[in-house]
Amino acid sequence: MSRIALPQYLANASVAPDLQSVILGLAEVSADISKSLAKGALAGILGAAGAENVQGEDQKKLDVIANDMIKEALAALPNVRGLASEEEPDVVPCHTNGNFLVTFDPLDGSSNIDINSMVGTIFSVLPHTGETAVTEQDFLQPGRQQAAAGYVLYGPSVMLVISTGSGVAMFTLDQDSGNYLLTEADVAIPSETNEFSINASNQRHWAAPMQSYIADLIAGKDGPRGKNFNMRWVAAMVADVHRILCRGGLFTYPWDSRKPEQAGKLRLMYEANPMGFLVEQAGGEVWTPEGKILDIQPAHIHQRVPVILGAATEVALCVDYHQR
Ligand code: AFP
Repeated sequence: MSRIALPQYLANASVAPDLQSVILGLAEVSADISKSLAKGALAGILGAAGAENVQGEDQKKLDVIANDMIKEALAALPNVRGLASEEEPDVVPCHTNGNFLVTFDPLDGSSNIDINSMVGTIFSVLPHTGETAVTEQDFLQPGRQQAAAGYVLYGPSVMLVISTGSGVAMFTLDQDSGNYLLTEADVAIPSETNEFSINASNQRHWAAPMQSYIADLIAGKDGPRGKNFNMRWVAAMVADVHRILCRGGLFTYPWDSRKPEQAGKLRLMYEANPMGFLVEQAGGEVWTPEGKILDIQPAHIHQRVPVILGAATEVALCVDYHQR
């Protein structure tokens, strides 16, 4: 069966050539990252890097390797005006004539690296039009303005999932040819679900509305929902969101009382916005307890948010527990 390769898909979808080149650059470097990941312990690249990132989290060697590879690949693309990474303290200016800003989480779910479990790269492409040197301010655009967003899931197969604003498409890396081939077009999240995803070990730290919502799911057919729910947690947002795009469900990483001053764990510009763009494009919803994530005006590039995303009906219900 002949399948459509990524460049052909982008051309067929009339994606602007400058945006195509950014997406193709990200796809190419992700295939290289997948090769490093596949070597694992044989290449001596597992384990801690011995440093902390700007978020105060311990970096893994592969966090640093993937970050450097993506930075180098993007810096070589004339259409990239600047980049911001979860692993970099400041924004990095690139080409003065570039039309796009790229934010990325080079290796999401990095606690999975050392157990040979799923990780991913998440990216968001924002437009840039100004004349002056790029600053953090240029990146502070609501997620709704993204020109494209996507992720690469390094799993049993390597998959690229993207949206340029007209639906979501999934591609699988053909290891023989090195090409991403279209394997799922027009991804749609079912509006109802019986599956949810949350780190339940934090239960005692959640706010009361989240406690009640999850308790009602766990009560199953004997509780107010009158049906049984199943729970899944991969500890890599990429993998949890991928499952939701494939078969539905609700994912949440809520605020918790251990760090009351911190809005949530997940990063708005590297995780919530790009994933939110994909989920909305696939017919789902993406909220904080107060409003839609894609409408948030970011205050700084490393901002965190509580996240509730997935099947539209279920997200609405979870938000309702908070707004009652
Ligand atoms: P990293 O970006 O540091 O790898 O963290 C991954 C993550 O932000 C997200 O992908 C997971 O959903 C979440 O953390 C897992 O958090 P827990 O360790 O609390 O389960």
